Amino acid sequence: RAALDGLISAVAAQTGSVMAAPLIDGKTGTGAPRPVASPIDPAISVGTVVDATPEQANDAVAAARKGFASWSRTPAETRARILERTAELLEENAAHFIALLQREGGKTLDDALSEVREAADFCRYYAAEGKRLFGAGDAMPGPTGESNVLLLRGRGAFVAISPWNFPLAIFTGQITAALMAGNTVVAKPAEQTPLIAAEAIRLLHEAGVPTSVLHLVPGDGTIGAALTAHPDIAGVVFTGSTEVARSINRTLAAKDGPIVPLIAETGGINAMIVDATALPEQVADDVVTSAFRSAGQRCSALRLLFVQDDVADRMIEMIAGAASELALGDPRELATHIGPVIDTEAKQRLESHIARMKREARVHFEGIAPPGHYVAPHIFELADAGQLTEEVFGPILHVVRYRAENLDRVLQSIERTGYGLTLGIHSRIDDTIEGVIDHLSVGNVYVNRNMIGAVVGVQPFGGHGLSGTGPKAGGPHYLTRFATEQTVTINTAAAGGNAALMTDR
Ligand code: UN1
Repeated sequence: RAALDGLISAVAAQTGSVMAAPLIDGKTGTGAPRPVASPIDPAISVGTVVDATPEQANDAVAAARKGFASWSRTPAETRARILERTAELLEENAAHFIALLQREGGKTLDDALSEVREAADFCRYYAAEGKRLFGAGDAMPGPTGESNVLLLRGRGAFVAISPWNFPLAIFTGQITAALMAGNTVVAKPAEQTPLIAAEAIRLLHEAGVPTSVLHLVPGDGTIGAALTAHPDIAGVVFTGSTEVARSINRTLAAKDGPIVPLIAETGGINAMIVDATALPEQVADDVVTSAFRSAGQRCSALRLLFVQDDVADRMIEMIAGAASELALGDPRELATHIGPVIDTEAKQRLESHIARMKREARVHFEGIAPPGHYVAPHIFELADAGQLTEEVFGPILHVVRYRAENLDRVLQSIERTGYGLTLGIHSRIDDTIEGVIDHLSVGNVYVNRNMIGAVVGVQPFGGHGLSGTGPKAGGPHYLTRFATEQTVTINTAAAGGNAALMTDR
């Protein structure tokens, strides 16, 4: 409690204005600054940002290309140490980042604190994985008289495009993965959250990432488009909408030059299945957490709840009861459960969805939102899951009843969404649980618990289909996708005595 109080007053003391600007080779780009408004209240200015021009985006790629030669030869141990130092600095500056996550990102204290932890976890996890993967290489078994080694190394200048909903954790996760694998990076944060990004970049440089290796270009989609169209980039890591991932894919496919990877983590129409054996109190708690926490602004959040009809009325009533206890408001207040949505556009999109649902679905619950960028939790019942055709990025839950004998149809409905990110199951029947898991190709399945907040290194996160390319962030295969593989075969029986060549590395 004393530690928490200390943190809370340290956070409250962080009121200074923050500035962000393009940072290329350690040099700050100039231009007309625009104010960054807080989602809590547009009258609160969090700071200012100078957005990059397309020319600056090109300069950043050229600089990253130049920085690659020395960074790719920097030992993995050294790169890992820098990431470990970044984790320490994130923790030392937690109050500063929490305050920014609240003011620029609209996050509650709980969410902001978890996000700082997650960012530090990414640094430490990729450092540990990187030491394992990017060391001396793997000796491959083979015939006597030759030695075979498989090496991983960086690809070149990587572009990292990150979202506003995890402006610190995903931003840092993408960058540290790319850096650990030996790439240099041009980072393009979401236009809504450039200040947190600039502060994270400052920390990474302070931790020892050379300024020739990591470059920042704030801006909107035009800057992302300029970066991905650049002929000299070696890959793109992206988290955001399926639509933008598709457009990046098209851009990459249309250019001449090397074929480069896209690592994309996108959205979901995530479902939970609740059968008649589930524990009602636990379901209510987990549904409210999964659908409404973080104002539903997580790609992992629950959107579509399938409830067995025998228990549906009681479950919906309990969920609505739990939802009615959520406090909406200023996320800097400790009592707040749900803060604002990110901006006016997000609010308008959600409000038009709510209006459509009021015409097409049965309303079970409608919370009350304060004025401003707030959207209250809503629970709608659909006659058919097909009525929900796209990801709705907010605190809106859609319920569908099913009959026990029609569980197959539920699975088909989930498949038909085309997404495959998260899935929840609440049941006490092992066969049901196993049947659902076997049938559905979904990235993260959660059984008898909530379905958000994947822990780095414990619950590797990411999905398939319309939800992304994999491999999973915070998992053991992620870094390999940022790397090239090189197999070296040496005839050790040949004259010249170079048998020790690879082992001496
Ligand atoms: C996202 O919302 O963009 O499991 C992805 C979770 C988080 C989701 C991050 N890792 O809730």
